[in-house]
Amino acid sequence: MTSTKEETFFIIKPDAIEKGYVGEILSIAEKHGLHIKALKVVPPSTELLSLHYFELIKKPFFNEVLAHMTRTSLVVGVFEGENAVSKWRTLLGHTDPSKAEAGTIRAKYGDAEKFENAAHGSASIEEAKREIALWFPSSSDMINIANYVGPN
Ligand code: IDP
Ligand code: MG
Repeated sequence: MTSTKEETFFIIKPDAIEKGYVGEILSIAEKHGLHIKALKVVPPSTELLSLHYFELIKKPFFNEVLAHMTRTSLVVGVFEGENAVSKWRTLLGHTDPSKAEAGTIRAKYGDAEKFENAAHGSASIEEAKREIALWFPSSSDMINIANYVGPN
């Protein structure tokens, strides 16, 4: 199987922040070979979220998404690793927490009743590039690790 080093964009969403799962979620990623290339806390911004979720603006649930995503500041960042985009999406699980595969982040930490799913991950390499440029317009906010070893 071919593997490629990629970058993907992630958000730890307010429901997971409120429940105190930021560290645990980042730890799952690190244990699976995704290293943190950028990380910051961003204050609630309807404008940024509307750009981020532009494809959802006409959906009936868009206001709910905005209300959820502006409840707290967001923890946002970039993971780098082999097949980072699909790896992180697999770790997240299905969009709907009630359908998320057992053991996935959205199954473990999401709230199925409220359709709050704990974390975001880019769905494709193209989407990752767009989202990284949106949330991290300055490349000087990135950590460049010359010799990534990974956890023992
Ligand atoms: P994804 O986050 O798995 O890529 P998308 O379809 O891109 O899923 O939707 C973006 C976000 O919008 C979801 O993560 C979820 O927070 C919210 N969302 C998607 N579908 C629904 C829905 O049917 N009801 C409520 N919220 C939804
Ligand atoms: Mg999506």
